[in-house]
Amino acid sequence: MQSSPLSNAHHAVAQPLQCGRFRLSFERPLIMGILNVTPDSFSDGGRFVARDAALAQAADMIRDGADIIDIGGESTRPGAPPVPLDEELARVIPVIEALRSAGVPLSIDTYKPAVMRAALNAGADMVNDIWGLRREGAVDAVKDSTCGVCVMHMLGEPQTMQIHEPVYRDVVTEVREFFEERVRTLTSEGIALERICLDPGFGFGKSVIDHNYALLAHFAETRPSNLRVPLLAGMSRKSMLGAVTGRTQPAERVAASVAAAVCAAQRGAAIVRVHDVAATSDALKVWQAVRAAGNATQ
Ligand code: 7PJ
Repeated sequence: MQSSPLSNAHHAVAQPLQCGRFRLSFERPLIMGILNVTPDSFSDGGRFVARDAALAQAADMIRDGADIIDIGGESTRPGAPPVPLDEELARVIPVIEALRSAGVPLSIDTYKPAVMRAALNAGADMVNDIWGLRREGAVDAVKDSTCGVCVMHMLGEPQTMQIHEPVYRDVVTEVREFFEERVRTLTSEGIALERICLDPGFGFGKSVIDHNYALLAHFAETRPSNLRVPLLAGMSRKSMLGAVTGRTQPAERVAASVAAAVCAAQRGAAIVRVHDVAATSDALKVWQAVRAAGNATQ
């Protein structure tokens, strides 16, 4: 028996992603390791402690199979306090400089155009923007580069989005329509289609169970139907996993996160954004072996 991976348009292999110094292809799902450079997560505080801890963690993630490192200097968790521009720069730029020769593409997780520009100057290969380049100056900050851009869907703003219950007519259709609009706008403003990947933004203005799990179940249908743009899924340790497992602490959600990453890969995710790289890498290897056996002519 043979089944082609191209037999269903939703499951076609994504087109390669131009990502600064790299051109990523998606014969297998790639792992984006999350690197938070936020001193408040370290008990002894301080920027240098945070920097050293981040570099050690990056080395671990690369050893464990991370294909991309996503560097963030401001927590974008719903309700988190904003970080001043200077502080965000002081956190992320030295880390980008130090990891520039690590051999993997570096992504900067920011919505601030000034951070995007500085990060690209320091050697970042990708801009990951929870605002989907919708804020003033964001398109200009990335336009003249060859960096990849991750365009995320978010309803409302991080400060308030989970306070008011999010309402959609049909969450999957609305996310897809948002992607269609962003792709149209960004390509018309000079960002090549091959630089774009799309992310439905789990947890960003979605009801904890209904909207998030509808998006996961129908993940592939969020992709504009005529396009083969790569999709990214970020569910690692999020509340949607705590809600169904009863795990109240994010660190207890590793197994749930791995399960979610496999579900997303199965539904066409080209990139999974995760904290737990080693566990995710093992699980995706098993899933790929199953897929390869299913595709082989027996
Ligand atoms: C996401 C992100 C996500 C993308 C965060 C957290 C919250 N960027 N940044 N997608 N989430 N592209 O990691 O829990 O889902 S911050």
